[in-house]
Amino acid sequence: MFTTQQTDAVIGALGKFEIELPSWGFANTGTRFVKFLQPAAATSIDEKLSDAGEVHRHTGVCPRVALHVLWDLPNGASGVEAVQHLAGLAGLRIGSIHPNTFQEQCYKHGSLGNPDPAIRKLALDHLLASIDIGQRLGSRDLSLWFADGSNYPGTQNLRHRRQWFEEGLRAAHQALHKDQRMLIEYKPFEPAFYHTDIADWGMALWFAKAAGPNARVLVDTGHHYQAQNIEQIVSWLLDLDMLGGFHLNDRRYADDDLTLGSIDPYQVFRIFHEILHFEWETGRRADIAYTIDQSHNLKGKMEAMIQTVTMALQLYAKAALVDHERLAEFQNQCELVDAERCLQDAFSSDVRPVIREWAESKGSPADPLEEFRRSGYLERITAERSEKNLAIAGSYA
Ligand code: LRH
Ligand code: MN
Repeated sequence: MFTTQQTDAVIGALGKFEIELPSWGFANTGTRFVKFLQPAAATSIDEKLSDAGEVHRHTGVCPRVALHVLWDLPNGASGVEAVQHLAGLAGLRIGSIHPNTFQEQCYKHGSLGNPDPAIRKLALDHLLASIDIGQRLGSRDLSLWFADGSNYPGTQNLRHRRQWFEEGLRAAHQALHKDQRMLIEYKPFEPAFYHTDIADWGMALWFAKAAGPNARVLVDTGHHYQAQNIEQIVSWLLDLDMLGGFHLNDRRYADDDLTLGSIDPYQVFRIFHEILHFEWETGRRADIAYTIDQSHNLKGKMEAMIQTVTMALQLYAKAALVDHERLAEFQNQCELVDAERCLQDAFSSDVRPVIREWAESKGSPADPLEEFRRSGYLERITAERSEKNLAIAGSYA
């Protein structure tokens, strides 16, 4: 049983937790080798928003959807009104905007890092168009990931590409609205396998600082080398006030984009702990956007998303159970075992009963997945979409 203080800490944390859903998490995505088509998958933006709205209806903590510009607004700004309307119908707001500077043939040797100034201009134009779309949709975050890099030593001038990226990001930052943020996502490899232009947190931090005051770093949990201490990176970025957001997922090997907590739930707990301990210690709210970034190739996409949101709530609630006062004392006294037990005791606590009560107290179902299964939503969208989905050998996502 939790003490009143512990229950209040969990309820307090749950009350301020929101997680953004990726539109692409509802679409048929695949591996390098095959795309297993799901009959109920979403292909159009209205289907993606409808599915996201359904997940929010059952979980109550994901009122925003992240969009990928060329996947969700293939006709650019002309689609903005329709998207705004559909989001409203689904009871959602538009979250972070993700430009696509990686799917056109012209980006073979890079986008902002391409040796050809004409292609760098094309990429910058797409960023500027994405910023404009974000402003029209009332979106706060422009979330930037670049596939840019190379596959073989000596084939690109790494210094020149660094300079071109700095120029491009600074130019994009200048177009931001004062309330808009630029989140820079790093990734060590894939699809490039010799160098990636924004390969780690240090490079992303440098580019964010160089771009301007509204730029921050985005941490995708799948974008790290095997033994890398992700929560240490998070602590640094928090302390430097340069942490803007997360792409949450899980992995065993590389950027596997598996459902959160399916492989290493303690990893996500340790990240949430660093953030909540920072907030306790500083009394400051960390201005972080949590976004799910997963591709559900085998699990049913709706259930995988609801499972992920439920797991995120549980891990965040567990991190809220850490006794920050006692932990700070043990850390200062170098009481190693007692300090570690503060985390282990919190992590091994069963927070599901408190979450169920909290959910019911705000009119959400105690068990979102069971409620979703009872809703008949999956049967309905399967009937509506299967013929179209199974006929398409469509593009990626
Ligand atoms: C790249 C990435 C990026 C998205 C994409 C869907 O691996 O994490 O954040 O644009 O996945
Ligand atoms: Mn990502």
